Amino acid sequence: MKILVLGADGYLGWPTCLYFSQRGHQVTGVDNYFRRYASLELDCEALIPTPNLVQRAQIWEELTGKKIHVHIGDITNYGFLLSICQKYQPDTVIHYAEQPSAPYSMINQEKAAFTVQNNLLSTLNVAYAVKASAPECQIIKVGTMGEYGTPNIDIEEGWIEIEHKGKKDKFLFPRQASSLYHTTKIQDTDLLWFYVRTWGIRVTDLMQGPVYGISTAESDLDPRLMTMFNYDEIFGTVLNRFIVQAIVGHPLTIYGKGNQIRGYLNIRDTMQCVYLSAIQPPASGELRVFNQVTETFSVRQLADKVSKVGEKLGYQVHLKHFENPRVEKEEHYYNPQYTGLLEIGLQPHYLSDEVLEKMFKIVEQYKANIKTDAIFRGVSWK
Ligand code: USQ
Repeated sequence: MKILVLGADGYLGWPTCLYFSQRGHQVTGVDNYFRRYASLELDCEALIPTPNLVQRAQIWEELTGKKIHVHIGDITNYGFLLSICQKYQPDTVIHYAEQPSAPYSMINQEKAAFTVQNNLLSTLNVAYAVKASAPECQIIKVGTMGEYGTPNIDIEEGWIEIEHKGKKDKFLFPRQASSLYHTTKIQDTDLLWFYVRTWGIRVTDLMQGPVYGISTAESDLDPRLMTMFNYDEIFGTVLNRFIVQAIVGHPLTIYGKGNQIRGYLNIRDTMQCVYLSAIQPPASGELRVFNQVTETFSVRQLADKVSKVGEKLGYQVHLKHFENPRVEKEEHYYNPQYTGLLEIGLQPHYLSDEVLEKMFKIVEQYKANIKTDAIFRGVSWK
């Protein structure tokens, strides 16, 4: 397959390029280095120094003989994206090129406006570029479980049938997010759903929970192939943050009561999910939705797991309840359905002590790079 990865330099984008390339597919990666620039601006660079995208692709080629084509540019520039799609005629476009951080979107008006503009315009451009250059191409959009929020009913896999006044119809499952970032993800789903109905394009929406993990089978080949691993308040996800905090002796930053439950998955499973979706595309005119999680935990349960493994490894791990900077429910019902990806072949890597221990061992090697002041700055939703 010809695969176009948008957002190829990011936490998930780069491992995705390697995963497909390793399996013999022709991969093109595009990125505008947003994450690098934003981390620099906010003084919260990734833990592990990563060569830039061009250099990473060169290293991969030297090691494996496999070529990943790289283009540096911004896909909110439609002409740029269209020329790439026309040149490579992809079978699958994997769209990660969004501002991915809830806290970033809540910093101020400028960051909010950037998030709206980037996330909606990039998605609109992907729909147009695919229609114009490769209408049979599947768009895989990485959505988020946060679009559903935490409703007091079971969360279905994308769709819900509603009976009203004696008649029935099927709708997207109701969405109500609790950050501006997550709200833009609802809106980009709506954009793609509109073009699926109107133009008959084919789209998979992967409703992903927070991802944890550092290494993948491909990055195990050479540390220069490691992904961009953020542990700071803006770009780090909770479990990755807790490991770094345990190692550096910072109290684990449990927001509020810590009873917020989310669906989580290992970065290795993100690769599987995207791959399985790519090789088994939906029909033209179909929006297929998968809830991309493998198990659910509360924040408190994650903190307890990290604490247990950290102490076994000789760390003194402290847990602390911070006043929650976010506006979110701290006690809620949570029962998402997530069988679709298992049905198409996902074999989950669950969160075991061994998985955590391996993360500790990798992070330990980069302990000197940890900036403790990036761990908690308290970006407030209010
Ligand atoms: N949390 C803490 N302490 C921390 C950081 C987070 O208690 O130090 C809590 C948050 O309040 C939240 C939960 O942990 O209740 C998850 O937070 P997170 O920062 O790991 O994840 P989130 O902001 O929701 O966003 C991340 C990714 C985003 C993706 C989303 C999936 O950054 O790109 O879309 O996970 S989901 O959460 O399912 O919407």
